[in-house]
Amino acid sequence: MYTQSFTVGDGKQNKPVPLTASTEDPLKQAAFDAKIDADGRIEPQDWMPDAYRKTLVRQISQHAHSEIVGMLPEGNWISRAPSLKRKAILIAKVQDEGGHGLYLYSAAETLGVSRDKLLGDLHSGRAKYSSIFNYPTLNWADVGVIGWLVDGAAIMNQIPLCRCSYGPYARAMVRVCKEESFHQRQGYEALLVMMKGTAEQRAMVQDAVNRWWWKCLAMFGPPDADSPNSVQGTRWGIKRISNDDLRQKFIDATVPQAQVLGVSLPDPDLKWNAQRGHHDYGRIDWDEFWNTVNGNGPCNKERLATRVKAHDDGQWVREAALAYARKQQARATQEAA
Ligand code: BYC
Repeated sequence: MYTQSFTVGDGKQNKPVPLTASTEDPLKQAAFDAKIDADGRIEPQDWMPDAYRKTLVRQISQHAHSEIVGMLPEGNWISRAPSLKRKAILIAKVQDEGGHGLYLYSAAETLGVSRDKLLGDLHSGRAKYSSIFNYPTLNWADVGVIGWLVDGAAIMNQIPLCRCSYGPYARAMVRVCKEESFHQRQGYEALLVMMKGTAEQRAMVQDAVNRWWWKCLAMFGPPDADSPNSVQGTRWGIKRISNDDLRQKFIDATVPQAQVLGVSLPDPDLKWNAQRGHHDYGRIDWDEFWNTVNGNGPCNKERLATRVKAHDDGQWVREAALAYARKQQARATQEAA
């Protein structure tokens, strides 16, 4: 449904941008710059400028937080899934999101930051996570729409990250994208089944699409002109395709899928523009987006409280795992002596 090819767009966003000057070590900086220019991979043991490290910690940790907070809206439906088959699929999907969080926290740890610090930032509200997870899942169709549109948008954003300049992040993304493709397809298939059902089921799907569509478009981040991190992120080979170009690719891929499904997308301005070779679309409500990103969306407080409670409730599990690991280590040392 989504291309797995790693094309990097039309080069518009690859226009030369001066590198951020570093006073840290000119020789090491030059070697780093040369590697980036040659489209090479930076590995944890390589020297890197502080600003590059900081940017990666910011992005990878926000991404990890999004995965584990993203477990919550769908997790709410595990006990209410309409059949054993749907329940099994949903449990597997939510578990996958937890796994993605773990790969990503591990990738962030290779940059010298501890998981405790990152989780502390999430739980105190200092760290961001994706805006999309601050909206409620009101009915079963929302679960299908999250798979189809939210995971669909996530794949569109994450495929270029498989080619990002930081090795551990890029490698984690390859596996994440494969799993996200399954998530997207299961959501679409669940919706196809509902659309073949009763008029009420079709209305539920349309209602869910109406509520999620604009929020999914905002997931790609602010317009390029208002995106403070884009220029440097692109220069460093972290960002391969701009926010607006990814948003456009997502819209162009989704319109025919909506037609097959038999739903309409809630945008009167959405129409094919033959001259541009893309769909035109209406205005995204960026005030609502920033309000949500800044902690005031409909579910921000609830999501954070649930996450903190889950962490606190899991304290005994972490303690038990550590005690077990220590015991195993002591036994191995004793046997080796
Ligand atoms: N929500 O200069 P910009 C998933 C922030 S997981 C909240 O364009 P950048 C899934 C941005 O952080 C989906 N904040 O930034 C999981 C920045 O603030 P700071 C998560 C957002 O980094 C489970 C400011 O706005 N995916 O889908 O160049 C189940 C200015 O933005 C958002 C990732 O994290 C947003 N939507 O580009 C199902 C992918 N957008 O940090 C599904 C990795 C922007 O300067 N991340 N902001 O204070 C990225 O690709 C990039 O970080 C972004 C933003 C495209 C998100």
